[in-house]
Amino acid sequence: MCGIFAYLNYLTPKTRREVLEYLVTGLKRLEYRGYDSAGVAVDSDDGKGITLVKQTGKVKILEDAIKEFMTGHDIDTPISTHCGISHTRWATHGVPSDLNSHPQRSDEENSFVVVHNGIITNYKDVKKFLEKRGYRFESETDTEIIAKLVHHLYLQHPNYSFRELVEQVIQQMEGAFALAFKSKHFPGECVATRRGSPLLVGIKTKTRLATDHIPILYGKDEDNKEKDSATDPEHRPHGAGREVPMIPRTESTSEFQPLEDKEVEYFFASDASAVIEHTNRVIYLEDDDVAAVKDGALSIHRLKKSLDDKHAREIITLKMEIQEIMKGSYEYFMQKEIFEQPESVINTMRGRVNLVNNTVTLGGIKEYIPEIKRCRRLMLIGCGTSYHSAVATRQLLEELTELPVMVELASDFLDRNTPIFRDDVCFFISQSGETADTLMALRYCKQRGALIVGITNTVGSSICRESHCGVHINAGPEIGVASTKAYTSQFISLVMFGLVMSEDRISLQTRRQEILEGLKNLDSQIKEVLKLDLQVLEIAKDLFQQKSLLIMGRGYNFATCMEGALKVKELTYMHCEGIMAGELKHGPLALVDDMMPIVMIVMRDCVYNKTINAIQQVKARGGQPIVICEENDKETMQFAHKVLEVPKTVDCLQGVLTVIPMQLLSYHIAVLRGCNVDCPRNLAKSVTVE
Ligand code: G6Q
Ligand code: GLU
Repeated sequence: MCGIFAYLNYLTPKTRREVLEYLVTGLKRLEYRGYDSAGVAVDSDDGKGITLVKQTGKVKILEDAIKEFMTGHDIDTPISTHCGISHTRWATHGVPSDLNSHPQRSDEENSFVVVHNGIITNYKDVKKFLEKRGYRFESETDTEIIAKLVHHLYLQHPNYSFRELVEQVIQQMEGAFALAFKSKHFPGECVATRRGSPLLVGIKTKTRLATDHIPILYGKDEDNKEKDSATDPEHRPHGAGREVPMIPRTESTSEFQPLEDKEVEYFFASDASAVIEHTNRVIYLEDDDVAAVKDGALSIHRLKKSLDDKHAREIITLKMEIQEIMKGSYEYFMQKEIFEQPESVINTMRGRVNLVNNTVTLGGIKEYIPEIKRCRRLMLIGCGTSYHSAVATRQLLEELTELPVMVELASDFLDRNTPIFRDDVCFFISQSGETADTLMALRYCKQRGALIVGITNTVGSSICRESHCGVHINAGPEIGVASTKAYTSQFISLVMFGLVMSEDRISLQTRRQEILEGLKNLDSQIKEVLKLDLQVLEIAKDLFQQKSLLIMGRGYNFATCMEGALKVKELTYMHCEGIMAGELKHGPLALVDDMMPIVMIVMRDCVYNKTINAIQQVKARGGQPIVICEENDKETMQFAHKVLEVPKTVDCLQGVLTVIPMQLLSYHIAVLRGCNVDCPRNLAKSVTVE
């Protein structure tokens, strides 16, 4: 999700040195969100242009580059009114590089520059539109089209205000964004907007603010009174074809609501951690709000008034400390990432799953699908949690592709010198994209001519770069060492692959429809499961002093047993084992007595009767299983010592829901045992050694 930080001082003299220090500090406050590169934009020396400094790597590297860049420049002259914008990037389109870093620009004169958090899903269409009109792109990002489109509209409509140009631009955008703009044509102004990514405005004045809210304005700027030819067909200039479908500017006008004080400073940021040291007075923008600062006045606009619209945005007073803000209301990043899963699963599917026409598009592998359909077999290779996402989706992939599917632990795969052939398709699943075992396995398969597909959460990572094609899971940065939201996003990415592969199979359309329906409801069902948190905490209180825990299940939910066991081990240092319920009689049943803590996952799917058989075996030996089952499944509950009910979804997606109680359980046991949740002992977020 990365970070945006913009600072505008109005009649409050600041040197560019001070502004740059504000920008760099603001980015440092946002580093915890995870990123791979950073950049800033400030006024140029003559105050008539814009200077950009952008660097791959940490904010410290950017800071050094700024210092170097500014030697020989006068950065100590106070400037009364100035706008600076800055960004930390988590790449989604284009590898981490100086050129792909933000701010992205409209042209070589830096006429318009923009910083962006999110994903523009229709950027390729807009890019083609702009290329036809002579624009040459320099980066691989989706963001660059935004800077060039606002420039294009400026040339078409020189009488439009900065805010109106941005309003027109976002009407053309699909996907998620938080944006902040700066332009040499509108000095001392800043425009910011959001849809699907967070953005707030901090306000700092010398005296107390005269108001605790800012009205929403629906209308065109006061200083653009003449009829706009672009939207008035009778007055359209000859030959001005309907270029960008301009959204008519509504006629109603409202007064700006300038804040009382003339001297004022504004801070635009992705979250309050970057603002709190300057001011605790903030406005949280809502989707499709366009916030504009012009002549020191902040106004907030919406193009369309909807019935449930509030008529103003409240200026709230923050009471949180920085630490709290970075993790929100959560104690640990891992806890935050568990609770982020309703959003992260949406981001994984964003722009890919079309529930209107029931199609799935994976742009990163689209051209390879015919080759993949002709392959001999699919191999899913990974480590740890990433390997478990392969186990979780293997059965479905066999069903939807009708191909043999092998799942392999990368380390064991390499130990065996597994035979690999040119007509194999090998998937390498890795959150970090840098895991040595997985990377070595990738190179092993690539040398033998197999097609390499990367499933990663980190653009520009080694696995990403060395794959022939791939899917970015778009889970956002995962800070906690124990993987949670990356697992569910990997899971869904592989399900989407299966849906792409079966798109033209008539016999599978009913099944595909069922799965698409399941995907559509997943985020709300995850929210339902997260409501079990307090119940799970009570169970954790019974378990945290135990020596061992067994987790049993089978079929679509066996992966949950393995993943749950891994979570418990790595977070609580307690022994835990995922057991295939069908194997009980072959040995593990000897572990069962009335003292052994046991969790059983029992879903009413194709292996329900066999799983009930297993639970009866456990009960017969005095076992007192904690059962994760479907809501209101009274028949199953009769076998349970304790119950955690989860919503029912389609069988092959049930594992996305059943893993969450296990994530919560491992978290609570770890806290009760005083373990370091975000950085468990002996472990690293990315295991880059074999
Ligand atoms: C699990 C851990 C660990 C991780 C593997 C693979 O919670 O984070 O098991 O899944 O080390 O890491 P990558 O997915 O980054 O390859
Ligand atoms: N999609 C944009 C890019 O890849 C922004 C990513 C981000 O949120 O930082 O540059």
